Parts: sequence; structure tokens; C-alpha cells
Amino acid sequence: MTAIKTIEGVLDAHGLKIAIVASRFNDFVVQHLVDGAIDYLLRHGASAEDITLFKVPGAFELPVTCKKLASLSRYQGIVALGAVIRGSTPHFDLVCAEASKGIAQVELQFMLPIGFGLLTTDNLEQAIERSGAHAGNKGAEAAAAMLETIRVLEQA
Ligand code: INI
Repeated sequence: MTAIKTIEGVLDAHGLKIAIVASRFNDFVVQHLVDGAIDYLLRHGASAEDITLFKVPGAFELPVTCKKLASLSRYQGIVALGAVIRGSTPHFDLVCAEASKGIAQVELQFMLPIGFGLLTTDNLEQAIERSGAHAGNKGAEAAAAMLETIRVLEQA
């Protein structure tokens, strides 16, 4: 079998400056995502002083904040965290669509890895499940994906 050159990201956060952008809306859920992301980064070698947490009102404000932070060239990656729960908002689809589209646009425009940790669930129970209960912690998963992508892009 011919060996294929394969590039993979080593999950080592040493020396990286990371911004976490988290919404205050549904804070009782989002705080668990923030805790999960920070815990993941620290356990993978990041220094606490290299992690900065930015809090914004809601998911709709995540893209503009990510864009500003990306434009500074100060951070090697961003973790975007929030929770949009269908039951609690009539404009669920609008907020979800604009937040996810906006974050993706920033990531591509600046070629800056952004961990996408925006929960979009039908109800509170599902949000709780994804923020540290049965279904893992999507904040930690978003931090892991951002870290892996940073390390892959470094080698591209
Ligand atoms: N923002 C959220 O992060 N989650 C929600 O579930 C939500 N709901 O239910 O409406 C929500 N709305 C606020 C929105 O993100 C903006 O902050 C607001 O519209 C002001 O721009």
C-alpha cells in the first residue's frame, strides 16, 4: 500500500492566544459550555492568561464580535458559544441562521479557526443534555475542533 502524506492536528494548545465569545442569553446553559471550553483548553496546555472571555447579549451578536476579534490578529482561534432554544423564541430560525452564517463568514474571510459551539435545540432539556449531561459538552467539542483546525492550518 502506498503511503499517503497525511496532515493532522496535534491537540496542543501551548502558546496559543484564544478568545471565547459567549452569549448571556440562556446563561445558565451557556456557562456550562464556557466552563467546558476553558477546561478543555487548559487541559491541553493553554495558559489561563492567554484565554480571554468576551460576553455578548445573544447569539445574534456572536458574528460581529468574532469579526472584530478576528480583525485584530491577536488570537490564533476563537470559540463561539451560545444557546438558541426553539421553545423560548418565535424568531428561533432567524437567530440560528444569522448567527451560524455570520460566524462561518468570519472564519472564511479571516481564515481564522472558529469553534462553533452554538446550541440550537427544540427545548431546554436538549440544551442541558448538550452542555455537560448525556450528550457531552459542546463547548469542549468546539474548543477541540478549533484547536485541531489551528494545528492543521499551520501545516497546510
Ligand atoms: N439569543 C440567544 O442567544 N438565544 C435565544 O434563544 C434567543 N431568543 O430566544 O430569542 C436570543 N435572542 C436574542 C438575540 O440573540 C439578540 O441578542 C437580540 O435580538 C438583540 O439583538
